[in-house]
Amino acid sequence: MIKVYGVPGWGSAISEVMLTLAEIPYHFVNVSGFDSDGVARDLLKTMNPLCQVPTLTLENGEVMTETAAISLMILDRRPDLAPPVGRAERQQFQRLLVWLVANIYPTFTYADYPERWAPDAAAQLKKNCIEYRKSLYLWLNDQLSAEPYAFGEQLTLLDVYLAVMRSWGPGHDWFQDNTSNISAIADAVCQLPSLRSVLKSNAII
Ligand SMILES: N[C@@H](CCC(=O)N[C@@H](CS)C(=O)NCC(=O)O)C(=O)O
Repeated sequence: MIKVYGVPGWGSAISEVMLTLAEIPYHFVNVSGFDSDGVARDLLKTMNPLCQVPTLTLENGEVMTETAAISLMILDRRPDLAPPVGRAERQQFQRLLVWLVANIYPTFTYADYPERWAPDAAAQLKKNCIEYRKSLYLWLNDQLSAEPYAFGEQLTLLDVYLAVMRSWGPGHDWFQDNTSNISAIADAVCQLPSLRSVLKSNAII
């Protein structure tokens, strides 16, 4: 069975919710505290040199990291969780999937541990990353006009990213006040009964 190494509510929540939506069984291994020296960090490092969550081990024992790669792996098994090949929506799905992890996710890498990257200007780095993240979300919000999900009636893995990331900084209230499309999509995902348990265990609802 797939193992998801993670921390409730952190990036591993993206994988957990996607796997649940895809009805792919997995076992969750809590590695809370992995971002400081200790047993959890030592364990994670044997699998993922970046020492990040999510880190997965697959049925064949291979290690899988990176939420976007995990999304693609899930889509190999459940192609119905993305717009179909040949449709314009598919290109936008692919674009936004990569765009999220290439642009928004790194703002957490730097803002969550600013002293790592700028020991003498940590507060400034954190502030700038958070402001930049807000500007990225404003752009993303303008790309999303469909209802109830990002691509209309079809629920896709992109919606899962939005539901989980909406629970992170800059915070639920900021999204509600500034990015109504992202908020509405995240709300729609959070109402799905099949995701209730995994969303709760990750403190997303
Ligand atoms: N590009 C990675 C980013 C994963 C990531 O940054 N995860 C955070 C937790 S939400 C993490 O592990 N941070 C610890 C660190 O970067 O040292 C992905 O998409 O999976």
